[in-house]
Amino acid sequence: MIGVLILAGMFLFLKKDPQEKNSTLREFVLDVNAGTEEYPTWQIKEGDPVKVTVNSEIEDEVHLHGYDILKDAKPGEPAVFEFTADKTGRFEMELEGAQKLIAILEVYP
Ligand SMILES: [Cu+2]
Repeated sequence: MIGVLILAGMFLFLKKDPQEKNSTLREFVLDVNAGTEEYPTWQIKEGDPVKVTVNSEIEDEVHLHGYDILKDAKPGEPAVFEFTADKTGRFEMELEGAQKLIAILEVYP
């Protein structure tokens, strides 16, 4: 019974906002280690809510260019941040101190 009510509530919630089609949270978890030069490219849609978690072997700052997000990361304490992808384009994310490219975020209109 409770499940039905929750489902009904979710349905009402979804119906309320017909323009928010891309409102599913896009979650990315990244493990950065000093040895590799590889990095992922994440492709999302404009308006997507995004959550990024970066586990780093070294103490540094994670910098998402374009969105100008800076977050500390150290071993055992990942950088975690959330934002809405309200700018389109191709954005680099790096470890600021090490100047190491760790991911590319592509936001499509
Ligand atoms: Cu930077």
